[in-house]
Amino acid sequence: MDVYDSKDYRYARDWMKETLRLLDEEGHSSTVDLSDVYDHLSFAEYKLGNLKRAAHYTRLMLQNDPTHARAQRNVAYFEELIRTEPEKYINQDDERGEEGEGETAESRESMTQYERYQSLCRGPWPLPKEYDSELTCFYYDNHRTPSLVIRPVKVEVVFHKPRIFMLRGILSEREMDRLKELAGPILKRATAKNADSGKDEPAHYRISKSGWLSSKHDPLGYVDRIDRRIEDFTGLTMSTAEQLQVVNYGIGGHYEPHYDFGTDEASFTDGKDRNRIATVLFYLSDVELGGATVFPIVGARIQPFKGDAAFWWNLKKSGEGDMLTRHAGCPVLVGTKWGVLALRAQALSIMLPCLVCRETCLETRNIINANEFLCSLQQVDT
Ligand SMILES: O=C(O)CCC(=O)C(=O)O
Repeated sequence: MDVYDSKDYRYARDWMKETLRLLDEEGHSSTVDLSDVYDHLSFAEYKLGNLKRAAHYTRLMLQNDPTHARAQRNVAYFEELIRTEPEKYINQDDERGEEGEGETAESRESMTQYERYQSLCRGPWPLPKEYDSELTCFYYDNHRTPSLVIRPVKVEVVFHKPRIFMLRGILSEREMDRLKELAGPILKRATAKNADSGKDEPAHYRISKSGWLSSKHDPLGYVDRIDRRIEDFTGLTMSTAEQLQVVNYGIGGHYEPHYDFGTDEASFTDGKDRNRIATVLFYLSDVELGGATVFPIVGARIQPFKGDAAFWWNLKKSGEGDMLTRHAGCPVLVGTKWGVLALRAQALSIMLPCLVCRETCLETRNIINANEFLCSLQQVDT
């Protein structure tokens, strides 16, 4: 009922439909009132502009209880609206069937950003044609950094604009278990900054638990080791980064589209509160269904795989926010999702000079790909 009360009618509709499906399975043993479900479903469809469906569910309500006066009035009202102002009241959904059916590249273009987020959460979009020959993978040791010479990072470029890199198998089972163990006692309902009050508060668009981990939580040194690995493969210092943030989503948990960098003036100019230049998102679990990380502006989608991490730049070389990096954590439908957000380092972090990049690239195994990775990791045009 939360989604209903918060006027999130799309989700309300989905939950009501799921209730209908379960009622169908459970038959008469359920205590849920079928009329009540039709009533809510009808109202959600009405609010979404789908009058034919609203009328349909209200008629089903009447089959259950033919004397229901409000349902009788509503059917008459919906039918009148459909008859007199069809263009205004019949949403495309009515003609097209269920949401998501018949999506095309053109229909995606005209979607709102929120609809793009929802569509990507349902499943991946085809990658742009020009990517066919360009997505690559390679081993990476960042200028022969000793730890990475011993164990190079397996990098996969999964999207070009913005560059999104997957670092495959970057965490071991032991490290992931340790992070979850450390996070257990400190997890709390996640918050987000309220634009009006400026305070961190629980928000309906961010449903998860989170907790901040620093090396002082971990006498066994796992947190330090992971910080060092991040420094090694990015060349960025963690000394100005935030602590690692462990996040845990239960069923229905999600984080709607947002930027990791601050968009207000102060984030760019305030010397103390420096902006986040990059994000590393480690996945500490697979997710059975749902839970993808999606980028609705560009149509990118990452399905979490335990042990992998995603990396992208939030700020451009100029220090401006990269508006293409708007991203979201999709609702978890089955299972749980564990992640760790790291780095999101702040603007004064050290970047290695390009010159080093170009020279060292010549010695690496895969010159073209590694050069591209190094230079984009350092935000230098190749
Ligand atoms: O869970 C995800 O996939 C994204 C998380 C995220 O964007 C965040 O916490 O800032």
